[in-house]
Amino acid sequence: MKKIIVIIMVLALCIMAISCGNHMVSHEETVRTQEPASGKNIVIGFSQLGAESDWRSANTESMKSTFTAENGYEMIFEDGQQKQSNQITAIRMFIQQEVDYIVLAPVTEKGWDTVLQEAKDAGIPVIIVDRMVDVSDENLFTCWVGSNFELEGKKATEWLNQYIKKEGISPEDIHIVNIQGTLGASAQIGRTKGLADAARAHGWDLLAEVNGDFTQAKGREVMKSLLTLYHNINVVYCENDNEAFGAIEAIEAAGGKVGSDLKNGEIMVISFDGVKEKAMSYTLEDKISCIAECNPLHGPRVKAIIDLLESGGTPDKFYYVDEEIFSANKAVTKLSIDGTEYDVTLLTQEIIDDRNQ
Ligand code: GYE
Repeated sequence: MKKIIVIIMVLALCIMAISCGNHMVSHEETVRTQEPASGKNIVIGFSQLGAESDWRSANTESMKSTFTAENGYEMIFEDGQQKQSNQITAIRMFIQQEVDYIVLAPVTEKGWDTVLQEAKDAGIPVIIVDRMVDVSDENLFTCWVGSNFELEGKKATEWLNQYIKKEGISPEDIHIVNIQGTLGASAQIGRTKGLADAARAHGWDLLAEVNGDFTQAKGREVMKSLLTLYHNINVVYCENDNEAFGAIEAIEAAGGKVGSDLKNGEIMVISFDGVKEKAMSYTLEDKISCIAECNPLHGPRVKAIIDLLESGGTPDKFYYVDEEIFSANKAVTKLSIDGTEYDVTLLTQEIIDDRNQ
């Protein structure tokens, strides 16, 4: 009996030792990824704003697959979960860790002056990616790379303008709702302005602007209530693809049909991003009438900036990414915006298959 008790105690001790060991391994791993600059690897602290959309996932993936140990980097990744306070905490942590570069994808534009001053005082270059920061002094960051969100809005609305002209629909018969992105984010500000300006210029009936937070769930929820409030909606301007997916679900659940055939009662959905097969397939099926592309693959672009800085160069202050506009509808082939011509890319399955995002 004594022997059995001894064996049981030895076994219990073994189990405790193993689980302690495991715990220590995982603790060490967490600590290791949080360590400051080591060896020759360039250490980057990346404060990502969240994980709200397909665009965001593609963007995170692009950063992670670019800044790998094999490429000579160590990336400390922090997800801000849509809260600016989390992002500020992450930046302060990066400063303490004495990273070589801070990359910030800011959730909203305002409120960054203090923490960016702290990074500047610590001599750490800050690269802003995707959305912009609105700061009193542009020397608080090294440079920015992202999209021209207002131009995206202008493209989408000019497409609509041309489309209804071709169809012979009068502007006052356009009853449009805007499902906006996270309020105060550059992507929201630019796209909302694009629509508000066009609605005013053309005389469209802009019924409502509501926050859909760039998510599918919120897009569905707000569309559901908009449909009960307004019975004449015929165009839904969604400030990203995920909101468009949610809006389409709500329209179909309410017995409506999405599509470009406004004269036969279809509800037109316009979107932004064009990430992944779902949004593009929906466009090919005419569930989404047009998408103003927003390209999320910023990893290599940020890398090019860091390479330039490492070699002693000075990057431009602002880098704008070239982007397309997609539709499966042949009605509109070219857009003219502020004196520049843009081709509308007629979407095909081959184009979808060739895209790498
Ligand atoms: O359009 C949306 C995402 O800031 C450009 O954020 C980005 C936007 C993108 O959630 O899908």
